[in-house]
Amino acid sequence: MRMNVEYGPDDALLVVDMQNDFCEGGALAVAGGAALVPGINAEIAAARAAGAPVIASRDWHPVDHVSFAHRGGPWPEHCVQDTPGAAFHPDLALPDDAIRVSKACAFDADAYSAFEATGLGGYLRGRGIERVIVCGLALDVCVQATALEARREGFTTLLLAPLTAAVDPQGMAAVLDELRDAGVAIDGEARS
Ligand code: VGL
Ligand code: ZN
Repeated sequence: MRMNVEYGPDDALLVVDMQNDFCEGGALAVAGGAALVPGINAEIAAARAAGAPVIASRDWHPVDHVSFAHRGGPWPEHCVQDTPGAAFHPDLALPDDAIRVSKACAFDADAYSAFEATGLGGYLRGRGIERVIVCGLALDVCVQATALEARREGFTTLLLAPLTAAVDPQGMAAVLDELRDAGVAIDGEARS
């Protein structure tokens, strides 16, 4: 399966948080997460063939992170640095030259966007990237925040909706509306 995207060297494919903890069996599993892997692998191959950089973000929390329930945060413990849950899904075909971006590494702050406190926006601008194509997990948390910030950073932004899944599938339509209103182009229909 391939989305209908023509990649070029001004594009970057940004794969958000395709980690074990967000897939089935993980600590913060998103239904349908693992099923995205083959489609995302096809996009990675297509981007690479066109000379578009592939970026993979990962949620990368220290132990006792402020977002964890035992610290009063909203989430179960997940994506603790160097644990199996924080690893990329084993079937994700990330090339060696894919650019890894770790986020939310501070004890006392959460960060949903791959652009937040990572320097990614400036890095991509420095490489002449104009369009960012976003997929991954979770649509209503880190994918949403990442796509919105890509727009705010001035990139043309395209969300591959069928290559995302939401923590709360009920809220999916509202998320897509908000993204559209912010100027994010949406490719395909979101899975339900
Ligand atoms: C995420 C919840 C907590 C995500 C990260 O990557 O979507 N969700 N931390
Ligand atoms: Zn997190």
